[in-house]
Amino acid sequence: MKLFGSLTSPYVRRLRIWLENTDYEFVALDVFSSEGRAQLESVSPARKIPLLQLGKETIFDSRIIFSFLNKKLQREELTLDDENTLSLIDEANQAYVHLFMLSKSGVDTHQDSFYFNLQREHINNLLLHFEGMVSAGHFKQWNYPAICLFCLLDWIDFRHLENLENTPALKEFRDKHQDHEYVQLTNPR
Ligand SMILES: N[C@@H](CCC(=O)N[C@@H](CS)C(=O)NCC(=O)O)C(=O)O
Repeated sequence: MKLFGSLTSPYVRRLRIWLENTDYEFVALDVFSSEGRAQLESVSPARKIPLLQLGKETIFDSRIIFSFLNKKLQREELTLDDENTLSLIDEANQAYVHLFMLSKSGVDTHQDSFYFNLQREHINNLLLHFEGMVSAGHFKQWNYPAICLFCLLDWIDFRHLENLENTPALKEFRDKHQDHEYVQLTNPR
């Protein structure tokens, strides 16, 4: 089993942390180098990571990879609420990835315009929703949804996209989990 990814992607890191005791090969690519892109193109038409190769099967998208492996390894049971939470974490993650790419392309993402105002509103609502969930005692178990939330929070902090001081419960949640051995081993800093 081979997992293709990068050392910084939050979508890849969530799977690496979740798979900490599983035997597999991790193929680390620099997706923004020409070499990395060529390697990615040879395995995926979407040129996105993470991607899993298992025998003749190739699986795209972290959510599908997780569902496939979770069924195969019989690791954890997700409720409908957990699935909804994962969708919200992915929404927030995708919005931040777009803002990061735009900012890397020289676009002022703090500008007062329709698209950026909507994105900020969207992101702020989602963060406040997660802040409320953590304050109400959710994410106590270190399972896949908690790992996904951790990877989102740690990545937006790493990329300076958000100041976690503004959401104290989320900051505490992120800080509390930073000492796990595999969290340290996958730290992109
Ligand atoms: N929905 C996808 C999102 C994956 C994604 O956005 N990956 C980014 C890295 S964080 C990527 O491959 N970027 C390379 C590119 O867009 O060229 C998943 O959950 O796997």
